[in-house]
Amino acid sequence: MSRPSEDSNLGELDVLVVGAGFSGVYTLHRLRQLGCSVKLFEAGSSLGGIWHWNCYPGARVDSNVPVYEFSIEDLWKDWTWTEKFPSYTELRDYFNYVDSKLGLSKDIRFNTRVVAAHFDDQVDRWNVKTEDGTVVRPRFLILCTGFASKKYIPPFVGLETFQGVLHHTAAWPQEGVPLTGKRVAVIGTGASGVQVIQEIGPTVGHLTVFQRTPNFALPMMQTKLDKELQEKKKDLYPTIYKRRLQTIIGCDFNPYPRDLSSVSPEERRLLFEDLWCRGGWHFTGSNYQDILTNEEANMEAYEFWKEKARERIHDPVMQETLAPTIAPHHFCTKRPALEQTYYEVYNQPNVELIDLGKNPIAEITSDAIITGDGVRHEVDAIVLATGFDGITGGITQIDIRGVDGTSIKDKWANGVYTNLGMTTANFPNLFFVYGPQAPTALANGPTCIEIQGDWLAACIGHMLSNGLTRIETTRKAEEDWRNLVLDISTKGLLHKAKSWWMGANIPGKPIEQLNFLGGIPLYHSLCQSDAEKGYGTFVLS
Ligand code: N01
Repeated sequence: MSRPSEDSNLGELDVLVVGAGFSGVYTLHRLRQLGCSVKLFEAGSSLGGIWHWNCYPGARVDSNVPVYEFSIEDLWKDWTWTEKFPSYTELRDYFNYVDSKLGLSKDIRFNTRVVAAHFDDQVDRWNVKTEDGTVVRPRFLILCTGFASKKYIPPFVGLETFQGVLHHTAAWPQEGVPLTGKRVAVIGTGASGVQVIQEIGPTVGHLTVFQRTPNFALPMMQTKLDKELQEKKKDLYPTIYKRRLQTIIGCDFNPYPRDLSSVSPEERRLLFEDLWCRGGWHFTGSNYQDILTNEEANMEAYEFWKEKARERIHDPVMQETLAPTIAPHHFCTKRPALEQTYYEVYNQPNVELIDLGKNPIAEITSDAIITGDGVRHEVDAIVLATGFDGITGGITQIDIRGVDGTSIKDKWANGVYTNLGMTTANFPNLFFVYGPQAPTALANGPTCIEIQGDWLAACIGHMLSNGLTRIETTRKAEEDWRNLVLDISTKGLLHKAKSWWMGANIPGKPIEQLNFLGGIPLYHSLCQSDAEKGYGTFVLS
């Protein structure tokens, strides 16, 4: 790679971290504690990662606090939230607070997008190049690019001819977009689409929702949080953060330890109602242990969900489109949204629902979306809530080349290979956090990130203190890890759905489980035991 403007201030760093969301912030903090030279490059203009880019109307987190925050006492002891599921604005405030406490910004270069990283086999360093031509040469490179940093825009015919306002949810203008009174289309009903729809539905002039697959949205049960009460509860926080590590999805609850078929219909209903009222992820995460493995149990959960959803929708055609008689996929095998008023929006006279399953988008013109039946849906604005090249896209969109010059994109073209969901062979000294084959999208973010950040800090500390310059996973270890990830996945129902968790939303992407589904405790212990055995599945030199 050419080296047009090597940054002399950055020199030959020990570590370069890429991305300043939860994973980058935690990793930077832990590495600074080691006393090594570490910098972070962030493409955006502020901290927050997903919460910087995703500032669309209604954006908020689907995990509750204090589970969804760092477990660092210096941080939680002086911070309180106003809502159980905070909005992106409050999450941005939190990131600014974290920065004010930890002083991270001085080691972060904002507005700096990494575009390439080539490994120099002679000196065991990465040559990392940014969009503005800067080159730095860290010993270790840690990608904290998140699972949703490469947006997906489907190739709709004529999209480029549209003359109105057009934005993807993950590239929403920071200054906001005035939509009040306008005719707005939302394409996509994933977690982002559901949030936009329920937020703008009451204020736009006309809303047309283009739905391909219904979202089995669950009640968020949002709650305002009282400062005093939170302060009183803080004695419990250390326990909550330890508990996170004992639960399958890294929250503060586990599946109910009974199979659905082992209890009476009355008892089933009782637990379903209880979990429904608790809201959040309880209806999936605290439900009967076989809900996501047994087809009959799964079907019964769907029937309950359908009844609850339909109660809130007036129009029978909309009922069938939003909560169909026959589920198009197993319940919760695609990521459900958490909603507050989603279904009520469809009872408004200004809201129209197009079932793309029956009537797909044929073309987009300068002022309308035309469906297969020839109807022109005239709109002033289109919101593309069409998702991401998830989990791997943030990594493969960078031109990363390993020892033999092969790119990571080519290496993973027919399937992902990693060891511990953090490293891949032929790419020494490269790590990724919150990436493929880790608990990632099926776990609470901060829980997964802290496990990986701690493991990385220990690993790099070990390398530096022993004068080692190179660490690379063995091929055998990544084959074993891949087999483990795929094996665990086939034991449940998740692999049967065409979801972004499986890479199935991107044309041409291999369809395979991209997440480690063995749960946080197993993942944690496998990472720890590898480290305790002197990084037994790696070659160190
Ligand atoms: O993306 P998605 P998202 N024509 O891929 C549809 C996290 N997140 O941005 O299901 C028409 O889920 C597609 O339809 P289908 C969270 O983990 C978190 O909503 O493929 N439609 C689907 O409805 C989440 O799961 C939070 O048939 C097309 C939608 O677009 C993840 O990010 C908030 C289409 C895409 O849904 C991604 O969510 C937001 C086409 N050609 C996001 N192509 C919080 O924590 C795709 N679609 C709050």
